[in-house]
Amino acid sequence: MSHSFTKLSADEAAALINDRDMVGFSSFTAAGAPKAVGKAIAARARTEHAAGRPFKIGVITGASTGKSLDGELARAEAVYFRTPFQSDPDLRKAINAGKVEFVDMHLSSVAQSIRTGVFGKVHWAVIEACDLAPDGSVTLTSSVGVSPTLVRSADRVIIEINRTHPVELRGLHDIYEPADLPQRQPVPILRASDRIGQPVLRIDPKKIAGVVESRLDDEVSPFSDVSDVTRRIGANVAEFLASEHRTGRLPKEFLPVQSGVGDVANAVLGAMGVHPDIPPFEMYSEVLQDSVFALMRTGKIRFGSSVAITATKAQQMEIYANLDFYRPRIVLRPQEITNHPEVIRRLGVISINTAIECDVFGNVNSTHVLGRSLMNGIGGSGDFTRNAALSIFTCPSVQKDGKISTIVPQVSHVDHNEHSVNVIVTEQGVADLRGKSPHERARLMIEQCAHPSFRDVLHRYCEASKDGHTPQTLAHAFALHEQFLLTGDMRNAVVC
Ligand code: 0RQ
Repeated sequence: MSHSFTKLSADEAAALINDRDMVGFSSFTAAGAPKAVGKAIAARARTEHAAGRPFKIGVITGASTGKSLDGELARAEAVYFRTPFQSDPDLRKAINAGKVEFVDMHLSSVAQSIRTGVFGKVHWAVIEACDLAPDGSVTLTSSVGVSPTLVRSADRVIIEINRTHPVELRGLHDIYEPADLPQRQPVPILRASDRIGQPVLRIDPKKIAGVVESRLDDEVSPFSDVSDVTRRIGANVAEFLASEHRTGRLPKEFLPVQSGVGDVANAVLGAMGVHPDIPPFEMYSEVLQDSVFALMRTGKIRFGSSVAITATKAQQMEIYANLDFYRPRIVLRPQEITNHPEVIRRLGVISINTAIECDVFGNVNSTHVLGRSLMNGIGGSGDFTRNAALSIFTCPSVQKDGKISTIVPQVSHVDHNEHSVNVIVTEQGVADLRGKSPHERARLMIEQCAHPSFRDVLHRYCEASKDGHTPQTLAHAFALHEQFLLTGDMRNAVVC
């Protein structure tokens, strides 16, 4: 059956969406997010509010989006519910002010939650694509996210065809959705480069309400220059992995690597890329950022499996101009598969993520400053950390001009607990916590990772409670945080 689809302007598409509708958007980071329809929904919300009418939607995405979606919608006060991850300053402000209900969840679990109705009915899926065939199959753009599940679960679908992405992207994606429970089968990925699904996403053509044309770039921010601190963190991670390889704790072929997004991740991959004792390796990750493509060209990264190509405009143009080179080296999968515990455990992924703070026992906070204010969300860090063969967290030892120690007696919010976290790395050094008791961990963390200006106070904290399996003193566990709240500086905290 062949269909000709209704052409809509972005404003006409936005007019189809009603107050309190639940809307799922394609995206994973700013890659592959619909931009024209996002802006138009925000404009609609402003018009409705000016006329005294309520207009807010629920928003489900793959992960974060760009400024045209989360930013515009937040500034227009157009969101009442948001899941599973965000990184937009205006949306963060609205969430922390209690104006948006935000559910912070593992990215691998989003599809299952949609399918089982955890978020209620999904009224709309808005999907960015570079090609749409008459039978309703689309070629996605720079990310897959939860789009396969969104288009199957949503009542209606709007397609935003973005002409900045060439139709030759067909073949990069590998669309696969596990069967519903209890019929589920093993996910048959045995190597990072295995393909198990379809190059296109099939959508029931009857569901497609219309097609919007756009020509707007992915809104990926450029990286800051590598600082001295991030360079030292990167070098410490690379040297640690090289020594694991030299001693035979990592196999000679190495293991697939997952790396987060941001400046530290960029510095870590950069350092791994030039380390002579780290052999060429593969990525089994959720994001491929600029540094990955540079290392593909040198041959240091052999293959990249990911949900998204989160590339700056210049890098994206380089990829699109050299698709014959990149096509056999990249696969883009749904996040349910990239972050699947079964596959991560089978492949033996090395996970490398960033912490907001770590405690001396190895618990990690990735999401909440002072236990209260959401930064971005757990994202995929929990999926990878819990199931990795080797889980690593990185962070600078201090923040805010040395007033905040990121190594504390007790984290103010727990995302990754001591049972899942193997290694912590700061610019000071590396604490390999594997096989260590809580007393041993605390000594290592203080000596290897804490900034020298906080070592005494942390030692005093641990010495105050010599008995017990874990040297914890509940009355003082948050003394550093409380001192910061009182004076804006953790350095004069009194722990016992
Ligand atoms: O504040 O913005 O005012 O300068 O937090 O910190 O050091 O710039 O680090 O941008 O890499 O973010 C954990 C948030 C780190 C991120 C986190 C302040 C600091 C700064 C940012 P400013 P940095 P990054 C892959 C896996 C969870 C999701 C994840 C993240 C700002 O990596 O969201 O891993 N991770 N996903 O000053 C007070 C502290 C602080 C602090 C940092 N202890 N107290 N402020 N800051 N530590 C990706 C996906 O899943 C898509």
